[in-house]
Amino acid sequence: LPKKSLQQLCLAMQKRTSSTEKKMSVILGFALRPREMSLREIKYFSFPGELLMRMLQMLVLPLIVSSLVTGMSSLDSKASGKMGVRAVVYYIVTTFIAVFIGILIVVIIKPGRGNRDSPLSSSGNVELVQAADAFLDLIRNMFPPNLVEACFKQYKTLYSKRVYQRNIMVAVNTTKFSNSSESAIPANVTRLLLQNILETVEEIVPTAGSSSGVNALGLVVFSIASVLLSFRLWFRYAPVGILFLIAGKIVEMKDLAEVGGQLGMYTISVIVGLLIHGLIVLPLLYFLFTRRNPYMFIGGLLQALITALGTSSSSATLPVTFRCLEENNGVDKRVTRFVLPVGATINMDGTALYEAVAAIFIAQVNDMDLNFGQILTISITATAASIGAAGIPQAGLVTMVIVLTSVGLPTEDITLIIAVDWFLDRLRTTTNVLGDSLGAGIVEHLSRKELQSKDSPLQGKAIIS
Ligand code: DAS
Repeated sequence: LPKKSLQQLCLAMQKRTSSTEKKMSVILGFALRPREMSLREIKYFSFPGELLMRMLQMLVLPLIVSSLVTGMSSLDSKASGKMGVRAVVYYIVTTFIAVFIGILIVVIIKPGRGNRDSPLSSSGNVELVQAADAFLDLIRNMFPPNLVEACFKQYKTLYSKRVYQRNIMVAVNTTKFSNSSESAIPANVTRLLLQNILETVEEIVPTAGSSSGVNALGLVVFSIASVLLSFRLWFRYAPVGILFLIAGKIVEMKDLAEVGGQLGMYTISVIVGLLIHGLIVLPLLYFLFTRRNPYMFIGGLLQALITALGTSSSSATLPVTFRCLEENNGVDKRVTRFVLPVGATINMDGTALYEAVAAIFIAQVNDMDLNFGQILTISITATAASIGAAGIPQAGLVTMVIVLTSVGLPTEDITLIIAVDWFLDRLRTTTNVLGDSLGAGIVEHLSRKELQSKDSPLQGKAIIS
């Protein structure tokens, strides 16, 4: 990376970033192509992005719980029932449409039928050196992705052999057992007694290997401080985190340019399918139901879409999706609170399309002609697999096994597409978030009667302050 542009970039970061600079910094991150960085530098390069991921993941749990509770309590059961049905019907219909588009594209383009001389390299990705040193570990552990698990682990670590032993042994060794007459037990016997207590307690309390050597109590304090910090900090920190998330991955991209032949055609097939679904079909649906300009609505989602592109996780993007829908597009909080947490988990149009394309691509590579029944099976299992996929990075790659198994395709052929999955995952996650967001807009429009029925106590309060 030329030093000059890095300095300019950092300068832009340091200044109080206005919204244009935020967008500019993300686009810069996309355009910058750090080349001659060592594996060690690459690891440091992606660290700031990792922090953003952990901040967002840490906020997801409290956010989903609070949004579902407040969402459910803000509507009467009839209204929430109708809203739920509308949301689920929208999810299923749009997912099937996405699968249909994917199948059409892959059958027309036939990426798997290409010339065989371009070996499908499953290497590609630079195996990043993940040996983060203790300092990075310490900061990383300040933002535990799952708060509940982290609290439990801290508790267990409190009693971890190393911490406990050191604290107690320090106590034993520094305690001055006087040999004076009033202490009936001589010092060495007391010491022996304490040693036995220590060993007994260690048997009772299962010990967790204490993390990077930092005192567990300090970690608990750190974690609480970082929750408060994250609520205030993450939105300002987001452009920096996304920039490094994307730029950190761009370093691996150099092999993408060399990916040719069948894998290249496969990648193009998925991208064409996602673009048709995300920029034509979904906006058309939104317009048909609401008679409003869908691209204006999508304009308000930019931050969420870029976050999805950077994090490749619908769940981690949730806090930003809430904020964009409520603050930029003015969608009723009672709707977002209700449909977004569910949508982020079960409504994955991008994933469904991707899994259908991948399955048929693998069939083509294996010279296997699929009949109508098998293609129908793929469309159903791809829909089901997308519902089952979690909103985390590369979840779609995992649930794809269901689709391949359903039509007898070799599951080990998933390795053929791994080299480009980290890239396509970002695009399909962005499509997933777009589908969830347009769905919230449509459900809100269809539920306007119920929503006007009474002012709920939640009216006007943004969920992410
Ligand atoms: N990364 C998943 C998501 O967060 C999608 C996928 O893996 O297919 O939506």
